[in-house]
Amino acid sequence: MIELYTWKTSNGRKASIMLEELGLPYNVHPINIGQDDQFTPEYIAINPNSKIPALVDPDGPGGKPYTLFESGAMLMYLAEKTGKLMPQEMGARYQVIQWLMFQMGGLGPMQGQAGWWNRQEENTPKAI
Ligand SMILES: N[C@@H](CCC(=O)N[C@@H](CS)C(=O)NCC(=O)O)C(=O)O
Repeated sequence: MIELYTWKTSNGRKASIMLEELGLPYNVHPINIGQDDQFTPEYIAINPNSKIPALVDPDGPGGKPYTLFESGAMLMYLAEKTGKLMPQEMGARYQVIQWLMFQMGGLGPMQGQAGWWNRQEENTPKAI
């Protein structure tokens, strides 16, 4: 069974939504990023970048255990593993990749920064 290391954020939910859509069984390992669980040596061994999500597939390529991080790579891996949600035909496949890149390189990071700066503003004392 796939082991999913995640937390309740948009990047984390992308991975669990994908696993649910594909109907793949998985175990959830909560990595509470609010309590710095992402910085433990055990988790750094799974994702040296100390971010969620990540997965370990005991039945990876060649039937061997396989560890993967970066939500976009995880979505592509799971699509290819199951043969679902990624078209074979080149034109259609690149339409999917285009939107994945849009989310990973544009929308996701911008939303993340907006959330982070909004929190900074909330925590910053206002000048009198
Ligand atoms: N590009 C990465 C981004 C992952 C990411 O930024 N994860 C955040 C939560 S959404 C995280 O783990 N933050 C904890 C930290 O930065 O210490 C992906 O798509 O997987």
